[in-house]
Amino acid sequence: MFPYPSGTLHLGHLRVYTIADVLARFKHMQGYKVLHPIGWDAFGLPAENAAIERGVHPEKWTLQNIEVMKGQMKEMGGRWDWDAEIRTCDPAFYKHTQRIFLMLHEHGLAYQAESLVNYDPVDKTVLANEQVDVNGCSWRSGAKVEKVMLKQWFLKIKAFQAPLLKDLDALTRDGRWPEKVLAMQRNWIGKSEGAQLWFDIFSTGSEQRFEPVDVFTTRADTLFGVQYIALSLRHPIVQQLAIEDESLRTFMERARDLPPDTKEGFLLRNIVARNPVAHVRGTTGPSIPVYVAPYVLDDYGSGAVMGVPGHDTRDHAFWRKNAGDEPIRLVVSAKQGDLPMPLVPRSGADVPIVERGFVTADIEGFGDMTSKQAADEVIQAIIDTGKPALPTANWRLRDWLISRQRYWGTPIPIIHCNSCGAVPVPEKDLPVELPKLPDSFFQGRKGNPLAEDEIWKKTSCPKCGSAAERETDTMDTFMDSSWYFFRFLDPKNENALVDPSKANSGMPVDLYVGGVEHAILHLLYARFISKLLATTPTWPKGYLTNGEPFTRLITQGMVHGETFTNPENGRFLHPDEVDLTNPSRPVIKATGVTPNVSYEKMSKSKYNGVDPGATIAKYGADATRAHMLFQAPVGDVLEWDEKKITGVQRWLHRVIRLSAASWIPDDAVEKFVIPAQIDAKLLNILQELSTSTDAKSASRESLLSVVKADEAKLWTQAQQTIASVVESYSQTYSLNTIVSDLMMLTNSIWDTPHASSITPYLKWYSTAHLIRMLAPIAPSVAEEAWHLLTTCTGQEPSVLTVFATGFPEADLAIVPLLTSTRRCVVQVDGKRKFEVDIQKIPDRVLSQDRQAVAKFVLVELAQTEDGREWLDRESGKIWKASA
Ligand code: ANZ
Ligand code: ZN
Repeated sequence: MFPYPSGTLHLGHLRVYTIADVLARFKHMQGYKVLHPIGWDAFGLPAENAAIERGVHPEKWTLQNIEVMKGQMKEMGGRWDWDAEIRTCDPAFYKHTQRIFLMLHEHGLAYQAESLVNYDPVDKTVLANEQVDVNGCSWRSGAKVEKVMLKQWFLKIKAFQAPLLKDLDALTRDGRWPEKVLAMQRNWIGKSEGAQLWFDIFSTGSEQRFEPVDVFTTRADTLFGVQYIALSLRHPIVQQLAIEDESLRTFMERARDLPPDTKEGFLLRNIVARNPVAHVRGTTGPSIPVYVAPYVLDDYGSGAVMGVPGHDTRDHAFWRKNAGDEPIRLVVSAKQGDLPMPLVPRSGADVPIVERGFVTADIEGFGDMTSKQAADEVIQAIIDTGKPALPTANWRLRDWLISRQRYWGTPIPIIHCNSCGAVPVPEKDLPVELPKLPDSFFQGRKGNPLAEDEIWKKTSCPKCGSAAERETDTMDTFMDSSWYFFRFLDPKNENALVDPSKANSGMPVDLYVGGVEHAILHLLYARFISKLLATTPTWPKGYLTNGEPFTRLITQGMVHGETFTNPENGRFLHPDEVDLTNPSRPVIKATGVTPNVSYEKMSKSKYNGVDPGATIAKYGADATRAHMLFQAPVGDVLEWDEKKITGVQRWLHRVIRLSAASWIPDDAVEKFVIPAQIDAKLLNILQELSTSTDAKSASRESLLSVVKADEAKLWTQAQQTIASVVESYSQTYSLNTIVSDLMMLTNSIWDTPHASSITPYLKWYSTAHLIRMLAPIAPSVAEEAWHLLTTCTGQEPSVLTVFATGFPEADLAIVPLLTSTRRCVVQVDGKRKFEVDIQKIPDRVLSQDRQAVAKFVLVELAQTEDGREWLDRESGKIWKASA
């Protein structure tokens, strides 16, 4: 996910781009053609706010920030395809954003509608629902958001809701996308299966007539338990009655300020409703009271609810508050044949039964049916009486409001003409560029600069030629990021957003890495636009499976900073206020008291931010990268503890020293092939054994007689490390365990004693493997080490860069021949817990996947080690084998 150019790189950026860089370098070493692009999500409010505060053009501010951040990224030691760099604020880019808008417009998927929107009175802009927090405040300015009616542009994402939901299924396979993200997407789209039912409405006092009220319910089986109808504040009946009912108007006024979950209600005395099941019974049925209730949402279903206090928690609370102590009927029970007692207040059991079950036996014609069956049959029964009822699904997803009343965004390419209406800007006139305004124009300005630029606004209608005005709204920046990844494949193309043949070969994105904060909106919008492009007739089909843009997704966790608080008053302390001479016992300088230490989301007010540039300057990019990966699995929160970097730094130094160690034999030649000088006996045996598929025990013995135990152990570990590291790089993305695997291999090489004349060769090869495996994580250290290792004999190496050596491949066939037991690391949730030695694992198991091996190991442990205990050093917990 490309960054927003806020001005400085933070540790979150460092983390996400390290992960992506490491994986890109790994794939590159494996011989893949890798595109690892970067660009800038360059439109947006912070630039405009900076412009208003400081009187500097948003573009100037943005471009400066990009330069600074680019410099910082280069210091990270990352390698990006800078040739494909893009900026969304570049007219050459946003020309295509505008074309996508027009494509939507042409297909009736972009429309203008008068709607009640969230308006931020501080930023003076409309906000999407998701930019308003639970307290009704703006995500950015924190101002209390107001509801106002405005004409806005919307994109009809709802037209794609079914495939947006269904195609998530394919992304669950082999953990392609994190389950958590899939669940958030599903929940956001929010499909509820249920029914639409109609309740007739009668006036009690007047001659007034009303349309039947339709309700959406997921529980048609509870229809027999309906005790009231509740209407939202904006329901047409409420609006109609409010004209003449002053007390209703007062209630509606007051309701605006109530919290969304309020159970306040207003009884409409002049009307009653009738349950449609009455027709099934051939009766008129009892009259049901009708309330106005703010807890009913205006924009969900039909803005009306059939109230079932016996089976819904909200309805129950509402009923008790407004109808008082009346007993509440139960019509569904957990057990078939049950006849539960009605709910009475303050009885201790005045709780609704919200689970589905069986319709109670006393309900004629439906008693004892399952909830599911009763729901289906009651709908059919109503239809049979000639009244309407409809099985239907309701979706939580709303169309996407893209209008923003701001300058720094992609202009919406529409011209408003008095006679022709909203006319698309013709293709030849694209892009509609933002006007060039002087810096001073922005200083202290409120409102939408575009709307105030009379010159820019005035134009003529492309259809009839008469005087017309440009649309002055710009697009939500999520629109820019909904398609940018296509552009990397063809960043300079002026005629199309991407050449279809390039899109065909390059899409979908194989691996997408970014923060979980984008789990809902960005990904949903990117999926929407990708589906649009994949279904547009002018676009070649078939290059995107289901129109899904991202095959695999990694969401990296947040980086939390070390936070000091004064235990006496809870105040956050600046690190300068704390004496850190003894890192394990910090002391507040002023008082001598020990501060509370915690890890929290980095923020200015907590003084716990860390500048990645300073860390890199102090410890080097490679140590910073390796530390970052080592401290936590990629998806977890990372508690940034700088003190621990030194351990990683020492390890990297050790790798360098290994590469220039004195034991390196003079004839360990530069070429990355098995040197002819290596002990011929070993070479023969190694080769013979690793190529023969069913190794005979005789050769096994001969190998074991040549290779000393320590040598066998080292070589075994080297091979197993390669296998484990390859799997971590390519499947599990368990980058933290790569670092620990490599640390252990380093130590083993270092510690292996000189047992025979072949030891130096085995150490040389193990070191070569180690360096190649390390290269994606610590590229500079690896290059240096490679150089040392391959030139130690004074010859020019044949392979100048470690990145051209390919990635090591494990020779697992040789492992069982070298050892009679196998060391297994047991991890729980990606964290190393303990190690066990398992008697030889059969080759047929080894040739299967990791799960099969793990299963074998578990069964082995349970049977042969029953009762044995292992200590988990980190948590102090004991793990016990048990059959
Ligand atoms: C009667 C009923 C009985 C309901 C029961 C639930 C349980 P989801 O699953 O989120 O789609 N509902 C319908 N429209 C509403 C609105 N505009 N504002 C607030 N609530 C509304 O929720 C569907 C349920 O939410 C519907 O099913 C309806 O209450 C309520 F034992 O109908 B139910
Ligand atoms: Zn016109």
